[in-house]
Amino acid sequence: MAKVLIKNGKVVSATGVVDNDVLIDGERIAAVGAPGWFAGAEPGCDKVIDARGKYVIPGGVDVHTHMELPFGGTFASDTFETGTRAAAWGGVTTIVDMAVQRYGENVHEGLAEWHRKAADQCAVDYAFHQIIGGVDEESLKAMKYLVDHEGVTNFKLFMAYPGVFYSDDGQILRAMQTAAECGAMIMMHAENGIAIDVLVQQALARRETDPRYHSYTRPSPLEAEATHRAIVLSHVAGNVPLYIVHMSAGDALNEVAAARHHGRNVFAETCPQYLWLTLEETLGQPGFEGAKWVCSTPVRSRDHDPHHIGQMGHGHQGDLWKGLRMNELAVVSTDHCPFCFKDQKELGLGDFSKIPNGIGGVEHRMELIYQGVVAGELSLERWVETCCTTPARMFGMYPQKGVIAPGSDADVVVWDPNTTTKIGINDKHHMNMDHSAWEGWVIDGKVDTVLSRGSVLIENDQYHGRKGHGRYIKRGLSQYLV
Ligand code: DUC
Ligand code: ZN
Ligand code: ZN
Repeated sequence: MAKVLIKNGKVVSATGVVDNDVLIDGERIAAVGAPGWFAGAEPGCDKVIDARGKYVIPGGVDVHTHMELPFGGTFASDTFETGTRAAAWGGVTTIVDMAVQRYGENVHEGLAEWHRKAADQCAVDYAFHQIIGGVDEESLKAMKYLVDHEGVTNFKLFMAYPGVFYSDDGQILRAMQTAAECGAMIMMHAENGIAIDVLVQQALARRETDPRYHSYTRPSPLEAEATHRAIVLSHVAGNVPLYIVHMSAGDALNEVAAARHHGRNVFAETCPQYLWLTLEETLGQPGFEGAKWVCSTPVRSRDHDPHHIGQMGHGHQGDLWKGLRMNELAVVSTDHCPFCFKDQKELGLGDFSKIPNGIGGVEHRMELIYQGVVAGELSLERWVETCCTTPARMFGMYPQKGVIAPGSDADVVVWDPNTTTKIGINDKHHMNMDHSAWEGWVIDGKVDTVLSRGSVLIENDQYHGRKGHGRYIKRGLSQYLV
């Protein structure tokens, strides 16, 4: 087994930045010591990485991806092979993907299908959440089995997409009660899908068909209302831990903040698109171009919606960055759900409601949130905490993942803050898409070297990984509860 020494770097953890050397033995971190501490071991090392002037951070953990998701009459364009290779290029060494069960389907078969898709394909380690799109006796029973035997310890429900993934309040309550019984956590897509569908039909009847109407028909109060309702239902269901996914709006965030103020196990994630992109600059572009940024929850307006009550004087993005600092938002994920423009996004030409929902981003989360550090929105420690450590703790993978500590998997990223990264289809872009939602963005800093369980995946702008290196992680229960 190879021995690797990473020396002279600044090791960043959720709790501080320390000059330390890191010794790796095989797949695990063997020791972390003061600079020079491993000088005696250096000649016996197979590889020495000099990280002088660079940060050494735990491999990124992206807990919300959709490889090959069937959606809107097509499939998300990244396979587990292409998507996890792109993840590696982005300093992400663990993904948690969403296995799918829809109404009328069997949960075990849904999970088995996801195992088939991912087995021997992944460049980095992977785990699964389970989408429950059809709550009934059979799926409730299956939830218990997955927690006890499959290492799938949380379930994603949808308050949106009637007729596809949607659960009504009664179904949600029952699934939450079951999760509470087995210690599992519920992830919630919180948007009032019934009301949204009415607004969509009304917009189409007025011939409002451009991509920007995707956002106008999903106003933020309908995200806030659903968030509130999910919080109430989780309380009634026995205080089941609740995690709101892809939060995009200040008014929804207020609901989470209030619940947390009351000591509840209510958590939320946001994604880079909500922190950086605005409706005006993306979806709102003339013609069909905006389709590239159609995702749900939607990218929001620069300012709060005009009718929003209780606004705090700055836009949704300001609220979200503040929420990230205050731990009202505990995690940044990507909701990576890529679709090509040609033939996929184009399915919605002339009808925005037929544009497959999703943005590809698994490659760029570490870069885009580091840009938040450069912009003064959050600290280096918080970058690591929200992108690596808390995701691992939230979803039962700590300390195997999310931390540089003796015994942890040797998932390590060397980050170079002295250079830049240009994102774009002809620049840095490894996802299986024909466009980038981040075309032309220049990021301060760069993924320099990436190791997954001691193996080098990225070095000197070269990919050294291989499909099949990534292993399935059976997860435990959340380690983040109050
Ligand atoms: N939102 C998306 O943008 N894509 C897939 C599913 C979802 O909830
Ligand atoms: Zn969702
Ligand atoms: Zn999603």
